[in-house]
Amino acid sequence: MATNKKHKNEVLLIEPFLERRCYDDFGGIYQVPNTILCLGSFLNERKIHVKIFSMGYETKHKRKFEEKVLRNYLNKNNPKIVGFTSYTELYENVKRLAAIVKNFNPNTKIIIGGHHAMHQPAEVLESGLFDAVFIGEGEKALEEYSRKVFSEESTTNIHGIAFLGDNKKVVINPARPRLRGEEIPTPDYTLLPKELVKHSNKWLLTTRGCPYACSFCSSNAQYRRKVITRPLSSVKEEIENLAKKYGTKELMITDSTFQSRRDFKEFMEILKELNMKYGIEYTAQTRADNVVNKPEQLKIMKASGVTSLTIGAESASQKVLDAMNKMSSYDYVPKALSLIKIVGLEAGTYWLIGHPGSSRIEEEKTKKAIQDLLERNLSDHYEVKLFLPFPGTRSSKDCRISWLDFNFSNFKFDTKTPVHSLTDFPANEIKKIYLEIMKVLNNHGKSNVILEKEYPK
Ligand code: B12
Ligand code: SF4
Repeated sequence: MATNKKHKNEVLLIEPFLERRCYDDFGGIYQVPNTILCLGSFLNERKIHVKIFSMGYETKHKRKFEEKVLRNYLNKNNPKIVGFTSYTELYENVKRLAAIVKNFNPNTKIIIGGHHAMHQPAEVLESGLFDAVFIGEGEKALEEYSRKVFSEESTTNIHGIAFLGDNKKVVINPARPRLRGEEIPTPDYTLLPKELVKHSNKWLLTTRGCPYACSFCSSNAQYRRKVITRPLSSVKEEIENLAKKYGTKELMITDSTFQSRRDFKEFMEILKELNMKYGIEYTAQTRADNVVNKPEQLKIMKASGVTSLTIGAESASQKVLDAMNKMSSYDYVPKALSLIKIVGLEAGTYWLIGHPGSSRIEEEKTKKAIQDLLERNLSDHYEVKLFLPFPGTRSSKDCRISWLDFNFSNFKFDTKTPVHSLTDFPANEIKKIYLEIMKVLNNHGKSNVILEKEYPK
């Protein structure tokens, strides 16, 4: 039902419900909505009224309540701006919710950012649901946009956004410069319900960007190899706050390359200090070549409270690794895993099946490599995914790909059905080898981490 109620000068930021698993992933209950928390913290620090909505939490895992929760909030508060974040898999749901907001009050500014929308602003704007698409890091652009909307000024000159101009023509304004490390907001967890923070998995991001350029990676598509690093004082404040106020005992470091921090030793000293003070432990992900080239870092990590390292192996075929622009060779993987196990850390591996360049023959190499790791007990857990051509990535534009499915809700990271075929490697063959690899894992009493649980509907 549409409303005539006066708008409130507020920005409502929403991370929509993700079908099935995410909120119960990795043994936790909820997920901290990192992206909108960063944006919200930045606005809040600058005295712009913001509300953060993580739909998994707001609906207590019940998707059927999502619309009701949103309508109730709109009825009570009628915020002037509603912003959505968008991973590819979330996009169809974002559109559904955006339509509800638009229907409730057609004058509400509805905006969107994130890895999906930023790479295809024209398609997103042509849906007619959004007033602006934010491209790249959103903090400063959102601050400027909010101030202008609240004071009813034009937003058309804001850098870092796209919108429909005259005659519904897509206008993409110039990009904004990247934030400096010290400008990245320290997440302000008080913007979230205490229960959410207490009963959730926590992700620690101390850098933005990655010096490598894997062609399947959306992160690389956004940040283009430039890494910015948060000051350690901000990182320390965040961890200490989580430990003191919320009793956090486990943190997952989700940096693309935390091993490349120039102040790696100082970073580890902080982790160690907080590990000793609060018993907080850390897990992290990294690259095999980084582990092999800097083996001395492993002992330091272990002494600092790091308990597990997961490596992006992706494929055992050099042909596929080259097509991925992985800039590494598979030989590093077993070497890195051995080094990790020797110091007494848990080791894990990520794999990607069906990337351009692969074929039955190439994927057989990966299957054999996994068999070998299982026999040598080198990887404690395995996460094997089907390749998904995320918009914006170089892999998605590879001419060997034929897209079979344009429903982005099916871009699920635990999908067992490819959304694409490759020249000489049809979807049913990709699926077949994928299931064979699952069987190999099962035969060794290991399951694919991403398929191991049943999730509530
Ligand atoms: C931590 C992380 C996770 C964590 C936590 C996610 C969460 N809920 O916060 C976990 C492990 C749960 C996770 C899960 C998934 N993730 Co994840 N994740 C990451 C990671 C490593 C960091 C994300 C982050 O916190 N970034 C920090 C924030 C501040 O940056 P940002 O998200 O880019 O947002 C900025 C801009 O995009 C923009 N912006 C974004 N949204 C909005 C909205 C508005 C209104 C505005 C104005 C601006 C704006 O401004 C932000 C601030 O500068 C990234 C890779 C990376 N290094 O970015 C992958 C990444 C985001 N994940 C990805 C995906 C796909 C997923 C999954 C769907 C599973 C999967 N296929 O791997 C799930 C589901 C996500 C969910 N809803 O929880 C992809 C997204 C690709 C895509 N096109 O969809 C990435 C890029 C990795 C990749 N595969 O390339 N993820
Ligand atoms: S190393 Fe990881 S984060 Fe960096 S470009 Fe490759 S996949 Fe992306």
